[in-house]
Amino acid sequence: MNERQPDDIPSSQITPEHVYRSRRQLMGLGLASPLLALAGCAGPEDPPAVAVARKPDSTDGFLAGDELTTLQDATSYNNFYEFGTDKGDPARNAASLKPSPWSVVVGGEAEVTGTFAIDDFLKPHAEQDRIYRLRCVEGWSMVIPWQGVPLGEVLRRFRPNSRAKYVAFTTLADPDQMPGIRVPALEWPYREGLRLDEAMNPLSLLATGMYGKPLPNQNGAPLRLVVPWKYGFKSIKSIVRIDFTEQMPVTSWNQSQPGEYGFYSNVNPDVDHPRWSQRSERRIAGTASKLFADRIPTLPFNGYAAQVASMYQGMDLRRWF
Ligand SMILES: Nc1nc2c(c(=O)[nH]1)N[C@H]1C(S)=C(S)[C@@H](COP(=O)(O)O)O[C@H]1N2
Ligand SMILES: [Mo]
Repeated sequence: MNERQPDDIPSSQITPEHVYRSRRQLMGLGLASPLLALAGCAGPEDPPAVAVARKPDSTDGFLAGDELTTLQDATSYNNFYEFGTDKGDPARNAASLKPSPWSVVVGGEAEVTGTFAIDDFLKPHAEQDRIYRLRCVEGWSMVIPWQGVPLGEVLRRFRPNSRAKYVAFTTLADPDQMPGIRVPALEWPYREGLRLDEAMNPLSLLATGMYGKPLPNQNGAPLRLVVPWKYGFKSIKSIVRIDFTEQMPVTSWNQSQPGEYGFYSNVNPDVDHPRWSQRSERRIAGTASKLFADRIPTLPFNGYAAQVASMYQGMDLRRWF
């Protein structure tokens, strides 16, 4: 898959320095790829973003009108650092993940806490279909048909108490199932978090499947978050723990690079990443000749402003990036 160029941003520019360095360690594990050869090369200038004709989304935002990414691309170009930091590593290495049996620990500021087998955790809720855009902070995006349960419906059953202001999520961190855990690309386990009202927003999805089938391991089996108005790293994969907290929880990318990745991480074309613009993006389009389609403008809240902007009224989104 690396014969096709990932993007015109050199990987040395889009990868935090310590992660980039850890790729050298990954080579020792046989996990790195020829992409390394790209590092340090200057890419061509960004072409201007071109407008695209889009069918409108459903008014609730549940069904994006955009053309779907192919299943092949959505399962072979991934970020899941527990399996290695190269985009092809998750597809190559995630077969060792055992998504069954699986349980989820619920803790913190709620009346109902404990360890729940995944079926009991999800039981009363019917799966719904969603077509969401997901935009990676690195400047590429996908459009994926997910199946899952609204996160808020699941969380409500645990009856968060009046101190619960945030929800913290934790990924499995098992070196026997996840070879990338042996490399300190991030501080493991991978952690993410949402404010409680964000978690309760009808768009927030606990995904169990995509393209009508159970989630592939590389996409976060058996249970992941999909928060389509935020940069992709908020959509944490292979969740084993959920805690209701009073304080804003520690999140992996914010902990790793606080100047680059904030807690909120709402998609925002007006706030540049310190090392690149966020004004435009390239869809993974799955054409035979090139992985990425032409540059298109990035929309505020990834096109979900009608459903989510009111949650941030009065907040300075440059400060709370
Ligand atoms: N546990 C875990 N979750 C993760 C990641 C990760 O490295 N580990 N990467 C994130 C990033 S940066 C993105 S862009 C999306 C990618 O999801 P996809 O591979 O299904 O497209 O997963 C997110 N969830
Ligand atoms: Mo990402």
